[in-house]
Amino acid sequence: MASENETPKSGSSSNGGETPKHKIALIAGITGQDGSYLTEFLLEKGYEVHGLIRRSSNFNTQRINHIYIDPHNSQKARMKLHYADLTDASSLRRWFDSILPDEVYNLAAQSHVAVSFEIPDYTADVVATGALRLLEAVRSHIATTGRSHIKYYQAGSSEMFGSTPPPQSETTPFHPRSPYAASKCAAHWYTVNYREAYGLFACNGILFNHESPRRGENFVTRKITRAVGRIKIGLQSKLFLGNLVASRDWGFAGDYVEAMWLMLQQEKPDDYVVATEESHSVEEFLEVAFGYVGLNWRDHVVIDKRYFRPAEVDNLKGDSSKARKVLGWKPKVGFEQLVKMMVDEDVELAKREKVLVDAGYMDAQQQP
Ligand code: NDP
Ligand code: GDR
Repeated sequence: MASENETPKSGSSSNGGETPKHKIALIAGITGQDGSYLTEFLLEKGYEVHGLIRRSSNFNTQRINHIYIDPHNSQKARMKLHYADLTDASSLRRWFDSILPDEVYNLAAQSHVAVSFEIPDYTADVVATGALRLLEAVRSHIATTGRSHIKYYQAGSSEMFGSTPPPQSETTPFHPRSPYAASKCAAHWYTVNYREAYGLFACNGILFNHESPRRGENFVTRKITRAVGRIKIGLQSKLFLGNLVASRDWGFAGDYVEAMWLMLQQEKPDDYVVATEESHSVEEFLEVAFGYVGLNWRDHVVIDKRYFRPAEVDNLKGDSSKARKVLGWKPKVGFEQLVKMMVDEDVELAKREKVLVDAGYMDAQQQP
């Protein structure tokens, strides 16, 4: 898919100050798991969606290809893509001034906790300072144009709670355990500060882990379900993992993007924890995923020290009562349903890979 880099011509920005026909959303991180679900959600609600994508030597739009319409078909294209990067402040401000968004969702991040120990400096630049650059773009855009109704969403994380024991709510102290988590704490406080200092409508969503068949393949849930699919179909035999006793509050990403949107529909900006309020260990995830297709995980899983982290977050379990009360939000997909949904999709994916392997187009050993 090619990406568009020209100035958009539709929406409230271009109709000479008339009442906008539809809201305009700007999503940083549109190519990620959450970006793809949020885009679908907002298009369904009638929004025009603009996404910032970063330059990559390979196309990085696989998760949104199914909703992409060539911008030359401008009557139908309601999702538009623009090159930008959270490490490049000039690109952010430029797109604000031409897109004129009503809502801004900052989902962009180097989002892998273990990788953040390998590239801490870059992680801080994107996750912490990147959020600050985006907030500053909103603030300076409002100062110049007077468009003070803009609303900003910051993708905060349960990782910020780190070693503080569960249940974790909006009032639980942060104790981050990785460069990623510390950077998310900085982004959280930048967001609070811009709200207090400049009166920005800025919200922090403190979201607990959320997964889906679109989850990146090196996060533990998807790594497991990809392996289950490939083992079931005969393309793989072993799965190398790290710490199996860590517990997470795992929900479905499709449910969580609704909470992001709901935060921006309130009268006042605020911060909300979003969670299922159930916690399961990695081992429990293995039990359900392998058991669902009649396999025993103990026959396949090998512990590899490489996947242990310098500091671990042992136990996360959210208290999302505020979001449930104020936003009227609650998760629709439970733990077992989520695992089975991911396994079902990954068994189908493995079947397609098997066709390629049998035809000689793919190496059977080539693991994700
Ligand atoms: P993903 O890793 O799937 O997506 C991250 C997105 O950020 C991708 O679109 C990626 O682009 C983009 N990105 C990375 N670096 C930059 C950069 N320098 N400039 C611009 N864009 C960049 O994450 P998720 O969708 O899972 O998560 C969305 C957000 O929510 C993230 O901020 C994450 O930290 C946070 N979060 C996620 C949770 C979860 O369980 N999923 C829980 C709590 C918070 P590309 O496709 O090119 O890599
Ligand atoms: P997390 O997710 O660190 O919670 O961050 P991840 O799936 O990476 O790890 C969850 C737990 O599983 C353990 N684990 C392994 N993890 C990975 N990735 N690979 C392995 O082989 C493995 N073996 C065991 C980990 O040690 C950990 O305890 C996710 C990201 O989406 C963040 O961006 C987000 O902010 C948080 O969730 C909430």
